[in-house]
Amino acid sequence: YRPRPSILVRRREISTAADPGDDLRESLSADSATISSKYLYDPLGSKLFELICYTPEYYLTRTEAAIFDRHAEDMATAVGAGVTFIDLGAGNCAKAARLLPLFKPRQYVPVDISTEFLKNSLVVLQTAFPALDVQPLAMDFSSTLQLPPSVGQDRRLFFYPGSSFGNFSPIAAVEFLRTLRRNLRADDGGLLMGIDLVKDKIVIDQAYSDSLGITAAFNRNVLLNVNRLIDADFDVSDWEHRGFFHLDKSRVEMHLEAKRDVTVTWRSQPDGSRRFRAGERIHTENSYKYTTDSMFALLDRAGFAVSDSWFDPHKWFMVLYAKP
Ligand code: AVI
Repeated sequence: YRPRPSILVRRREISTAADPGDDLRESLSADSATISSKYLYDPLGSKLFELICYTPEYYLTRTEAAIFDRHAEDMATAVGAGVTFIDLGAGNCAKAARLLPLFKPRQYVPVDISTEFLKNSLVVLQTAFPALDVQPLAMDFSSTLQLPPSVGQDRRLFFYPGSSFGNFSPIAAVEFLRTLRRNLRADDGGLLMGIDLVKDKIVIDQAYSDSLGITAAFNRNVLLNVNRLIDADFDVSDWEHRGFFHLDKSRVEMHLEAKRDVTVTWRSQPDGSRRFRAGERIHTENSYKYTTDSMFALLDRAGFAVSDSWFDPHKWFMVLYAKP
């Protein structure tokens, strides 16, 4: 019997800005209005993202899963024995749970901003792997990553699947990799991560504009979240989802486009309003797509050396292993 581990909550690192309203009121008032993509993930938004992963068009999740299914043994061999498995954005820990029997870490460190997610996944994990030392960490690792001394007695391996890396801006992306690198010693395990690759524009466009309209619901739901956060009066039916691959910028952009002239008012202090003309857009998310070369160059700039990479047959997605 192993007592259930408690979740170490690094509150200071969780970016619960005292008032998310400040940032929202400002970004909505800008000439080109934006809403930070972090507001997409309220409880309903998180569920909608889970559903997106089941849509026929969103190839990312199933393509990555197929790469893991096919190459997990090679990956475990490349990484070697005796690692502490640090799962960044662990969520329900399902992706890691499939790899743990092969990687056989002594310690598993699920890191997630959501303590709720961590609590649920712990119950499942400890039942499936009773001997595993699980050290959950509630932390916003995308802004600050601080590992307590109890983490990483063995060689540290960062696990970052799902191509969430693509949601960083180019500057934040290198910064993030450098932060990971700073948390690794020369003989540590390194970084195992999933990256969505540049491909035919049509394939990417469809993945971010699925025919069931789930991505549209995910995007438009951000307005309901904003209504709650700043007491605004967005009417979701005034807004249309746009999601498309921007070739020159090598990124998918999600926007909400006003169907008609709209005035949105918020009553949280300082109260205010914003007029949108029909066709005007609010930018809600970027999802960068890399080539193998551009990704390897980025890792190089951050002090990593790519040791192995695995692909699906179309080369739509890559799982790479980089060492410090
Ligand atoms: C979480 N992230 C990897 C997703 C992506 O593909 O950039 C978020 C998403 N946005 C629209 N569909 C999915």
